[in-house]
Amino acid sequence: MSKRNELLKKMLYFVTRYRQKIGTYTLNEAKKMIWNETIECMDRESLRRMQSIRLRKVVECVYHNTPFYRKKMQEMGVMPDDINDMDDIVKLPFTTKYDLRDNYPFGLCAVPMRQIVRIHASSGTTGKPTVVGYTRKDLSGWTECLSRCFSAYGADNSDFFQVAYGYGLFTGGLGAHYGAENIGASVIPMSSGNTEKQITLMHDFGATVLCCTPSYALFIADAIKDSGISRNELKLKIGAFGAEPWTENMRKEIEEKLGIKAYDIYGLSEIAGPGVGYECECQDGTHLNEDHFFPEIIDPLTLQPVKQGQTGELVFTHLTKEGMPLLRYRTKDLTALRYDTCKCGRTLVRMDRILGRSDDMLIIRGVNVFPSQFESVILEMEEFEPHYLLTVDRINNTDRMELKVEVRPGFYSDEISKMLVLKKKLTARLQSVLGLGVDVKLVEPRSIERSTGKAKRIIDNRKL
Ligand code: DLL
Repeated sequence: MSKRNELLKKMLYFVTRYRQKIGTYTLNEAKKMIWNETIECMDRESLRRMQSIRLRKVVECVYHNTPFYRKKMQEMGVMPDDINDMDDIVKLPFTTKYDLRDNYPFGLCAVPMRQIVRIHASSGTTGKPTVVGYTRKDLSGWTECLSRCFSAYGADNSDFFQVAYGYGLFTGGLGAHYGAENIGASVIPMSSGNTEKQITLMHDFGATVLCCTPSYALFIADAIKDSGISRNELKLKIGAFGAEPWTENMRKEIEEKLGIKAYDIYGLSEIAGPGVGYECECQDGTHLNEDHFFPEIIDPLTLQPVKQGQTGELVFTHLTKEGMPLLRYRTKDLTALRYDTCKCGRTLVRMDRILGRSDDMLIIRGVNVFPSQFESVILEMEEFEPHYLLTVDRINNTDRMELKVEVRPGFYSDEISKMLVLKKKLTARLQSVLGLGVDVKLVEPRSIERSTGKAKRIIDNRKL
C-alpha cells in the first residue's frame, strides 16, 4: 500500500472512531462497522511482523518474571534470544490447566499483585479453580476484543444489551458487560437465572441484544412462549451466544424461536474470557483476535503442529497480556483454522466451530464420539427438542450409551406404537452417523433439567 493510501486509511480510522464515540454515524454505516479496521483488516505480513515483535517481548517478560517459565525454558535449553519471529514459537514450552492448578492461585502472575486489578476463575469439574489475573491494560485489551465482536454483529450505541451470562468469577458476565458499555450500548446486567424476570425486563426495557449460553437462550425462548408475551412485543434482534459448543441446527432453532440473528462468541478464562473470537455478518467461521492471542493447531497426541486447515487442538500464546501471560496454552478445544480473507474484509484468521474438547471426546468401544454429533442428529429431526442427556456405563466390560431425548409437544404421544416408530427412527440415524448402537429413551417435553449457564449433557459413569 502506498504511503498516501496508508495515511488516508489511518485518517478514516480516526474519523470513524471519533464518530463512534460521539454517535453520529448512520444506522447503515453502523451495520457495516468494523471496530478496528487497522487491525481487523491488516495485511497478514504486517500482522505477522507485529506478532513477532510482541512475542519477543512476552518471552522476555515471562523468562524474567515467571519462575515457572524460566525453569521450563532452561530445562528445554531455550533462551529469550532464541525467539526471533513467530516461526520460533515451536521452541517454546506448552502450558496446561494442570500448570495453572499447580501454581494456584497467583504463581503464574508476571507482575506484582498491586498491578492486578481483577481476578477471574473457572471452576472446572475437579479440584481447585483455575485463577487468572488482569492488569488495567489487560482489561482494556479484552474490552477492545469484545467491542470488535459486538460491532461485527451490527450492534452499536443504540442497542440495549441484556447480559444473561453469569456475573462473578465466570468471565462471561463482566466481559460482555464492559465490551457492550465500550461501544456505547445501554447494558442491563441481569446475570444468569431468574428467567421470569429476564423476560419481564427484556420486554419492559426493550432489550435488543441477548448475551447468554445457547442452551439458556433456548430455555428463555420456551419460557417466553409460556409467558404469553408474543415475540413481536420484544425488540430482540441479536444474540451473542457461546461458552459451550453448539451446532448450526441449534442456531437455526434459536433464530426461529426468538426471531433474531444468533452469533457465536468464543473464549476461555485462561486467555481472556469471551471475545477471544467472534463471528462477523458472513457467519463463515470465528475470527480470532490474533494481535492479542496467537493461535496454533497441534496434534494432541504428538504435540506437533498439524498441516494448515487440518483439525487438531487449539493452542494460544498471549501477545499483549501483562498480568498472567501464557505461552502455548493448550485449550483442549478441537478445531481448524483458515487464513484466507473473509468476505467481510477482515483478514483475521477464521476458526471452524469447536468440534468438541479432546478431554470431552468419548471413546466408546474404541470409536471416538463427540457430544456435538448427538446434537446434530437430534436437531436434524423435527420431532425432537435440542434437550438431551447422554449417560455412558460399562456393563460386563462393554460400553453402553443411553440417550434421553425430549420429544416436541406436537409429536409426543401416549400411544406406545407412535413412540416406538420415533425411537426406531432416531436409533437408526444415530447408528448410521456414529457407527454405534445407542439405547434411546424418549421423554416428555420439558422433563430434562435445564441449565441457566453451561448445559451438562454427558454423564460418564465408567471408571476409566
Ligand atoms: O466460557 C468464556 C466465555 C464466556 C466464552 C461467554 C463465550 C461466552 P471458560 O469457562 O473458561 O470460559 O470455558 C472455556 O468453553 O475452552 C470451550 O471449550 C468452551 N467454549 C467457549 N466458547 C465456546 C463456543 C468461557 N463459542 C471453554 N463454542 C472453552 C464452543 C466454547 N465452545
